[in-house]
Amino acid sequence: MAWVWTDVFNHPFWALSTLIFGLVLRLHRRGPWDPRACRVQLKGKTAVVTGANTGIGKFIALDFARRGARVILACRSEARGRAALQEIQKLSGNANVHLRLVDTSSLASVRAFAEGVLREEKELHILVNNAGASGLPREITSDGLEVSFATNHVGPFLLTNLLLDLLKRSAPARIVNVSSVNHWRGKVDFSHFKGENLSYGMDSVYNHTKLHNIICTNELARRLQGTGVAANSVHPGVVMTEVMRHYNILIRFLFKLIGIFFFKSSEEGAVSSIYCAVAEETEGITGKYFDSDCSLVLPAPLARDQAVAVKDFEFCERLTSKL
Ligand SMILES: NC(=O)c1ccc[n+]([C@@H]2O[C@H](COP(=O)([O-])OP(=O)(O)OC[C@H]3O[C@@H](n4cnc5c(N)ncnc54)[C@H](OP(=O)(O)O)[C@@H]3O)[C@@H](O)[C@H]2O)c1
Ligand SMILES: *C1O[C@H](CO)[C@@H](O)[C@H](O)[C@H]1NC(C)=O
Ligand SMILES: *[C@@H]1O[C@H](CO)[C@@H](O)[C@H](O)[C@H]1NC(C)=O
Ligand SMILES: *[C@@H]1O[C@H](CO)[C@@H](O)[C@H](O)[C@H]1NC(C)=O
Repeated sequence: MAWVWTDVFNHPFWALSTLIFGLVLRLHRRGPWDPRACRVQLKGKTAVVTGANTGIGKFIALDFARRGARVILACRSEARGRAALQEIQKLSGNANVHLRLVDTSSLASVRAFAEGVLREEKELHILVNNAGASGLPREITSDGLEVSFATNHVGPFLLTNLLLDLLKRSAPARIVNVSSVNHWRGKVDFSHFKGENLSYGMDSVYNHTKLHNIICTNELARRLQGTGVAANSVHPGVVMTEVMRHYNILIRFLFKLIGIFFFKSSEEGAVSSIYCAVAEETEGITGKYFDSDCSLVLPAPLARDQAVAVKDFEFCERLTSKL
């Protein structure tokens, strides 16, 4: 008897069961940690969240605002940033939320942003490097960097380093870097930073940048031992944000369709970052990588290689000091 697995779906019973199974999965994919049940308050604390105008970053910033923090939304678009600012102030009832502009792909913009923060903030307790982009077309920035590397890694690297003394003075402080499970497929090749030897298919450039995030976070954590500043990376999950905006309409449609059942909402995608930034359970943890369900997991072997990390961190330091 010829039988194909797709026959299953021709039967109404199985079609219905599959649908119900999908919905049950949807309801069960919440992580074990619930930010709403976490009582930690952030009154008197200051937090910076990059890319806070939409997606995961907006819900991270909203959570901090609800806990009473002074929150700085670090966004590149004045209009999009202002809309998020108003929404976050309204939903949280916290007026101490502010907008500052930064384009993480430009080192000059990162420096100007950091100067503003250093001038106006006496303390900084939480820095979330969330801004990032996937699927950007090839471009070399005015700093001579490949644009995805500049946006996702070099800009945030410089930003973190410029704010480091302030974070140390404000200790205990926490740095959270939003990376991705995609880092497993990334490679380390320093010629990539200037756009050499890169191929643009299948997210490969994005994958490399997310690997550098974890490597440098871990090296930074080693350098910060004993300072009271923790630095960790997280995977937010596969989240239905605007992250696919640079892809074609068919891919975006498929992402949305599959996402209805299997992917996280932006609010759910923010959970692992919030866990890492505020939870009592993560106090004192540094140089680690958290999965989207808030569990501590090992990143790819390359991300744990200390010799690679030292080289990578020093390379990025030289790069950002020269540009
Ligand atoms: N969604 C997922 O499935 C997923 C999975 C793994 C990791 N992540 C990571 O999660 C983080 C947040 O992504 P998302 O999914 O929330 O995506 P999103 O909805 O596209 O939001 C990205 C945010 O980053 C900002 N941004 C992009 N380029 C920037 C630049 N050059 N300067 C300043 N801000 C910039 C965007 O600002 P504009 O709105 O002004 O462009 C936006 O606020 C990223 O680091 C991403 O790599 C996402
Ligand atoms: C995270 O922090 C490290 C260390 O400063 C940095 O290299 C990396 O680019 C940061 N940003 C992101 C988005 O991971
Ligand atoms: C990278 O590109 C440069 C020139 O752009 C070339 O000389 C070099 O051999 C390439 N390296 C690799 C590993 O392909
Ligand atoms: C990038 O990572 C994603 C997710 O792991 C994977 O599907 C894709 O094939 C990777 N791209 C390359 C070129 O390795």
